[in-house]
Amino acid sequence: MHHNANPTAYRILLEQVHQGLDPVIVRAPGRINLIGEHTDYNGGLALPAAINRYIYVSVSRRDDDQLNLLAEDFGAHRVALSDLYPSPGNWYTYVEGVAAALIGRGYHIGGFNLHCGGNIPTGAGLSSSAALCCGTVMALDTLFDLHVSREEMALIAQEAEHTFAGVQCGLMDQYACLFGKRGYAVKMDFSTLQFEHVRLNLEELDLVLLDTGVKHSLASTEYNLRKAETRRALELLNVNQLRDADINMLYDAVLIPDPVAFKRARFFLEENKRVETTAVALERRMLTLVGELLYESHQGLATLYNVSCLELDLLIRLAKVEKGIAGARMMGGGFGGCTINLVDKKAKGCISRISKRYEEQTGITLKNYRLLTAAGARVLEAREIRTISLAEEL
Ligand code: GAF
Repeated sequence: MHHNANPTAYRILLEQVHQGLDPVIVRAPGRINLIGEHTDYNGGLALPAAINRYIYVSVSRRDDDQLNLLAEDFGAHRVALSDLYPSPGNWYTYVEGVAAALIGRGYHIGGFNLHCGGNIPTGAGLSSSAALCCGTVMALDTLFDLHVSREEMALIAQEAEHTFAGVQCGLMDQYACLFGKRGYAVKMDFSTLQFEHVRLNLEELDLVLLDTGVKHSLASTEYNLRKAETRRALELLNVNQLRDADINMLYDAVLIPDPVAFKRARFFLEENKRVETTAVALERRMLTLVGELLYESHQGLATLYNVSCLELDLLIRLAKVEKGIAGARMMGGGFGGCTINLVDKKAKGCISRISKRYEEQTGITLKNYRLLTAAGARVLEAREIRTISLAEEL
């Protein structure tokens, strides 16, 4: 899958794509989310972090108005700046979406060559699409000298997802990608877009993602539906944001006729509280409690928010019987993708036991990724480019 497994091959490819020009290269990380799922688009709290899996986006100027795009794993695409059009499902819709959002906000850009590739698994819920959008906007910012703030980059990347990919996502993935810090989670408050870095203090635990290997097709429709259902809860509760409600209000008659709105609102309030508790527990190194909160979060996502699936639930059941796993939950939008697991560094064999049982029951070979947190997206310096390869780095 990653043909450019060595730095020389990558440099040769850049020569070709950029026709000898020195490109601007951005390294944009994927993300995990410790806790606070499906809260971002409702002004809630979350604890995501950038990870050491990246997309590298390189861009150079052209004399015409063409976008000449090449993705390492997905092929080439060419389009004129005047012809940008949404094509959900295609990788280049994200790049076109970013270009369209920049133009829509009055930024002047010309034609460009773009190459992208990296080692964030796609479809696993690690936000490769947000990394591509954030990487593209940051690269174009430098290339065309636009002076876009990181905060606006996040909004532009989100706009690309909304208008060109058709997913009404929140801002969690973009903020993690742009504001990540090694060793820390980004404690986000999406009602104000303020954040603080929270030290993870997970020394004796590994962050391991287990990839179900499935991505059910209803993921994006259900995602947009959840957003609509929570809007309905807002109306019924007569509040501006779900955070203004209190759990007792939910039991008032007003939500009784709409059990779906009730469940969604209840999940939101409980999950928000779990984020607060997790942040404090991390600070105090109460890792058993952090693990329990992860399991509770999964329970809520599965039974109140209904965004889990059989494969994710199976992985959580298998994790729960392993003493070496402090906590686990589905991560990201749901309906497939990964679970995040806190695994005791000293425990032996838990991942291979889970893999064996998962394969026995589903026929799917379980992939696992042991990840570290990492710094947010940035433009690379010329000397750093010599060492990049698009191969697995772990
Ligand atoms: C996806 C979205 F893109 C995020 O904004 C967030 O809502 C997440 O699902 C669920 O927490 O990754």
